[in-house]
Amino acid sequence: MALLPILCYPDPKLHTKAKPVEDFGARLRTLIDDMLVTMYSAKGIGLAATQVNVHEQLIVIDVSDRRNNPLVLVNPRQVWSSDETQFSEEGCLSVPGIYDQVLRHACVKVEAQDSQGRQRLMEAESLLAVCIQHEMDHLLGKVFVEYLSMLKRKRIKTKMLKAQRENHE
Ligand code: K1U
Ligand code: ZN
Repeated sequence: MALLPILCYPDPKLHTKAKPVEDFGARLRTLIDDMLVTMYSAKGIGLAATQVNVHEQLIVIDVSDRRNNPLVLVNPRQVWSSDETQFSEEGCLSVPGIYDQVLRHACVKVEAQDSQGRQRLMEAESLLAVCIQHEMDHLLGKVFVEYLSMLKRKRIKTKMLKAQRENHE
């Protein structure tokens, strides 16, 4: 199993739209294992393949307290969302150190395949619903800071670029 490098905002590759997964073979299993190890190691509750520069529709999530309940969503499709919305605090492993409030649907229903290609329908609420919407945005090439004001986004971009320059010195 390998730790994968995570793309950092404002890397333009984060805006790539992911393609459907078609092959459920050994390469996909290895990628899922590597993404789970990377997510746990970075102390995240989710990770989209886009963030590790693989532009395929694959998400891993674990919102459990014990970090022992991984969820793998392949080719996820949101089939229903509640009218009720709520603000909650989000962070992103691709935008380290930045947290802000984002408005999301309170509940969602998602159809997705599992790691072996079996079709599943799931309903999510609370943190899981927020995390699914955040990760599905990644697959569309959208980063959560795009929900924030232009001014906040500009400040975040400047801060990230400065940190990246300093890390390379
Ligand atoms: O996609 C990612 O970069 C992972 C991201 C997922 C996420 C966190 C919070 C709300 C929505 C989606 C993270 O895991 S950031 C780190 C984290 O564990 C966290 C940050 C803020 C609130 C709760 C958890
Ligand atoms: Zn993210």
